[in-house]
Amino acid sequence: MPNFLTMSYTERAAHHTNQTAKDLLTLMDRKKTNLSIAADVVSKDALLKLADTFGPYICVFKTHIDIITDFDEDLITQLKALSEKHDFLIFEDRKFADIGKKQNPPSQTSSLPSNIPPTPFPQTGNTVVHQYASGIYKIASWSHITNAHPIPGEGIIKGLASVGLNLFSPTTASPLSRGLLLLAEMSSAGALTTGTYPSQAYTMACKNRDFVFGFIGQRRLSSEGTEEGDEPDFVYLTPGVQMASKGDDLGQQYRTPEEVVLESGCDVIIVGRGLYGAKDSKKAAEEYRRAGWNAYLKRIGMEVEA
Ligand code: 6AU
Repeated sequence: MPNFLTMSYTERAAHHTNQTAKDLLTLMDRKKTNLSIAADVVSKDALLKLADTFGPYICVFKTHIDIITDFDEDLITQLKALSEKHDFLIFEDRKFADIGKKQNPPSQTSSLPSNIPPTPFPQTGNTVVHQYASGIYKIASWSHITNAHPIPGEGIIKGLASVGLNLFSPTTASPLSRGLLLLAEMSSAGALTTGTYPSQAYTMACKNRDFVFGFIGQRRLSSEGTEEGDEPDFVYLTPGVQMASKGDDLGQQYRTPEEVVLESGCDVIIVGRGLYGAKDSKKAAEEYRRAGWNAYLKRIGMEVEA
């Protein structure tokens, strides 16, 4: 059985069956970064400025699009252009968590973004289908990655996959690779993601590997409790990372890049206030990038960057 912990991201990409995982793992080695910024700002200008400033240092730009007070379609056009310019993936941290609910499929004309051709949505829809494809934000049309809580059961994955796996490029007609992360564990004090919760999330992910390519979590999970004999590879994106602080007054808990990547076997460090709160953005970006990258290099037995 391969040991994913000591394999390079590129080697893991070659083995991976999920296109989003392949894209992300390849990008990380190409750009020498496993840093993601949590861009928790509330205006269009501030969000685009963060994407342009931190773009050269990151593999993933994480958004909370519903906190933007002056959201418009031009924001998405510009964000997509910056993702191409700086070579990063976009991750809308939507934390879907709705129950499955039978209803009509989204209207093929009104709910889809204008640049996405109609796709065969299932006749029995799910609330999250609409939340992902429709509304003001049309998340599926621009976000490479999104995430969901496993709490409602497997139906949430099926609903989101019915959108994410059925989107095609209007220009090339090739599939737009979209991928889902399950929240297996949370970083905040008192989170209820304890006991068998992470391993149940793991089992759900194993059954849906065409769409689920990894987790938001605090440590690499094992296959204990899964119904499969083999050990699938998942990509772990980990929030609650800061080097100067141990937490905030609302229960956030921070660990260092080394604790997250080297000791807990996670892959991507997600840093919010540690980056956009720094006085010198570029210096902080390079410090976090180097800390995350060196932890990965140590893990795979390579010489670290000076
Ligand atoms: O570094 P911070 O504390 O400024 O920001 C952390 C970011 C925020 C949270 O919404 C998010 O990470 N987050 C998540 C995610 C990514 O899903 C899960 C979690 O358990 N804790 C957490 O902080 O944008």
